[in-house]
Amino acid sequence: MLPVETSTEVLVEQATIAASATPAGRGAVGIVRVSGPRAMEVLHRLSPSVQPKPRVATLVHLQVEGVVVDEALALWFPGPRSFTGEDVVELQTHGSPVLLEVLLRHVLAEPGVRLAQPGEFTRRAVGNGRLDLTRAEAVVDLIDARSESEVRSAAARLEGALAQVLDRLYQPLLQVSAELEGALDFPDEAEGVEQGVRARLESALAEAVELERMAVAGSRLRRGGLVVLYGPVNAGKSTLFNRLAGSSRALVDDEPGTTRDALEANLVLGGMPVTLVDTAGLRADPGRVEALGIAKTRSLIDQADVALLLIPPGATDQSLATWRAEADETKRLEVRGKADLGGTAGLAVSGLSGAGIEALTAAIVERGRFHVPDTVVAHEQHLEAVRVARTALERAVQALEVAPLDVVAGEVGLALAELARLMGLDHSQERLDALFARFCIGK
Ligand SMILES: Nc1nc2c(ncn2[C@@H]2O[C@H](COP(=O)(O)OP(=O)(O)OP(=O)(O)O)[C@@H](O)[C@H]2O)c(=O)[nH]1
Ligand SMILES: [Mg+2]
Repeated sequence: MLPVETSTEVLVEQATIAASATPAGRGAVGIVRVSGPRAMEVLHRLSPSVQPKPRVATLVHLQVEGVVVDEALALWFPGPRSFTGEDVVELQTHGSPVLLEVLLRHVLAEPGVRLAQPGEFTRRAVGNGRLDLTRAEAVVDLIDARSESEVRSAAARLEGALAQVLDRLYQPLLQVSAELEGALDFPDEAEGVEQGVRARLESALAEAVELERMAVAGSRLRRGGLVVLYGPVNAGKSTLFNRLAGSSRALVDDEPGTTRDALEANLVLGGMPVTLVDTAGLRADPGRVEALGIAKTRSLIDQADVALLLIPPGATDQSLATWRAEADETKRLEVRGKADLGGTAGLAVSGLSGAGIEALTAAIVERGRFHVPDTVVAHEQHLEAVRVARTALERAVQALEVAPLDVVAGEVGLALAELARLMGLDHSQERLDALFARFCIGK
């Protein structure tokens, strides 16, 4: 576990907080969560005689104004061995929205108890050193996950995997930094320090480069992939789009120029969330609105991870060359369409019959590298910080040759600060606010 500094004056308040921890609406179970010094009073207000054992479910009859309103389970977690580090009571009731509202209103009538703000339970957990920031982030990511790979990435971070990966770079750098500072303080004994430091700085740099590679893959996982379907008018793009999307979303017609505006569908390919876009077909003399659509197609191809060129039967070499020129070779994937009409070689599909769809999907995953990255570094902000640390280390290695040691030490310090921020050793108000704003009430 990494050390976590807690800034008590900012994070810990004395108010007891309460909220419903289950989503609004009817459900099998509803949960009311209470945290703070008055948690037990709240429980006794609802169930006067109960004496719950710590961390064991106790059957209770919840009362409001002397009338039993539900039979529920009460869980009692005395602090500091609780999620928030404070006394916590959790009530598992039946999942009626009206019941939950009645209970919550009654709970909030207890002096010193107020409604929790979004993310406030987790914020207290962080404030009381029960959870570090990388793990708190992982909690929201887990809740927000859109694909199985995002679930796995978030869960690994919740288990502390991000902290471990970062620590592998952080600890050796901390030592290098200490040595450099020592050499600066006692220049007489600094003979040969460069040699020892160089090897370790270089291996730290290699580690940082690897980390950045993971971060690039990870941030792509969060952003998702972009596949743009393009080609000449009437190639069968919209038909193929509908087939891949699994529904008749796009209009299909034998009139060339049917699609004028881009249309999106969300898929999961290779475990990665991917946006598939159907576009206006390319042709030489488009109408005015169609021309706007074609301009949009081009800008989408620019942003795409995969530009899927659908080639109609009987295309000439000359027109083929024109269509190919629309997309960079590294992202272009060519597929022959209307395969049911026969006479096609290579990668071929029929949007109409569905033939060849599986091979096409596999080829898209391959071209876009939509493989589930094995990474715990999944945020845009992770990527940024890792990049800053990597460039600082590059400059540090260069500076060893040409600059005085204090320049090297400065760059190493910069890399360390960036990693510390990422590891959640930095509890700046800004970062906390940004994080907890993503939570919902009751978390
Ligand atoms: N035989 C056959 N016909 C197809 C296939 N896919 C599409 N078509 C037909 O080709 C015509 C054009 O299909 P669309 O899917 O609208 O083609 P598009 O590329 O989206 O055309 P635009 O939007 O005008 O650029 C329609 O009459 C479709 O029924 C296919 O796989 N096999
Ligand atoms: Mg179309």
